[in-house]
Amino acid sequence: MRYAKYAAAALLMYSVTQLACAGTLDVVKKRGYVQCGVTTGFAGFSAPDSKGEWKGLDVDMCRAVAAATLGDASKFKAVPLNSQQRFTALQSGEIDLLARNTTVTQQRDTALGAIHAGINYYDGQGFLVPKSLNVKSAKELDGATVCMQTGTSNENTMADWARANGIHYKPVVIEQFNEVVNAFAAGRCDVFTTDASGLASIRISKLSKPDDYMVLPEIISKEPLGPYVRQGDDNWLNIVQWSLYAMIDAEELGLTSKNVDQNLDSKNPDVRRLLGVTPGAGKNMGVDEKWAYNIIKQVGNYGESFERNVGMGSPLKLQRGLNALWTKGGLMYSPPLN
Ligand SMILES: N[C@@H](CCC(=O)N[C@@H](CS)C(=O)NCC(=O)O)C(=O)O
Repeated sequence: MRYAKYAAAALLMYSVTQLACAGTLDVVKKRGYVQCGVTTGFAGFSAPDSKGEWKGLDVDMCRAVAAATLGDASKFKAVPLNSQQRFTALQSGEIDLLARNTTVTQQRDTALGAIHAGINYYDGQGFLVPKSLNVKSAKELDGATVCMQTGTSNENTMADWARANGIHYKPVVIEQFNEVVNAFAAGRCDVFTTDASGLASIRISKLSKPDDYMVLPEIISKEPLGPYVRQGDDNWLNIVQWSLYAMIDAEELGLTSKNVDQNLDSKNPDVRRLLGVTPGAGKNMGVDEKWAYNIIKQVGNYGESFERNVGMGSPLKLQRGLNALWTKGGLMYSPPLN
């Protein structure tokens, strides 16, 4: 009898714990949309277009996760966050995932209660200067005033690099993105430093005369950018990670938003598994077997997303470089689905 009471109490406690710890996937399904942390507006990666619709390589991560979990890429809400706010928003549960030019670091992966779910853009930190500064190399920046944003990895990287190269500089660190850009445009600093992709975006979309500025040749760090989730929800981590892998795998398999339907009767076992014709991958994550089909059909493969948002089909015109598939000399590689 006493045992029965104990067992009942234990069961109750278990159910309460289960309830309190409903996984992110359940929360998302119940809510009906994904809460996705993005920037306050960063062309090519995450920015609203003229109709107020959020677009970009990072926004495509939000859309891919919405397609995988809810069958509809439009079922996400973009939550604009500046660099300083982003991890607090993730920790507090305000967002389900952070998809916002965020560098993966060991410190962020451990001490911040967050964990990265892949790399969707391999980058490195660089320098943007007005041509009128008459500087051809970062090594000539001794004595410069350098603008950067609070809460970025760029602050530390700049300090380390300057120390190692015997360069003295005056940092101007500002919290709001538009204010840093305005300070730079107004000449309050000589240099803007952040990820090279960010500099390309700022030059094209934020400065009135892009041709008056140049990016210096030096890249001073590794900035692997990727989506982040909270620690402690392995299934959600899998979903976000495999949503990205599905886009990379689709490119490798030659599947695009245009031809995915014709490939539903493909004989290739890898294609059949990815498109859910051979079931299993969806069930393993608690989502529909059409999870990857929905991503490819509605968002496209990684290459399509890259070209449309930041590549040759976009104002940024970034080269694939390290972001090419591993079969084409880049680092983009998806593990197999089987
Ligand atoms: N990759 C770096 C920098 C990323 C970053 O936040 N860059 C700034 C400066 S370009 C930015 O995206 N700001 C946009 C905003 O705050 O909305 C990091 O993870 O710390």
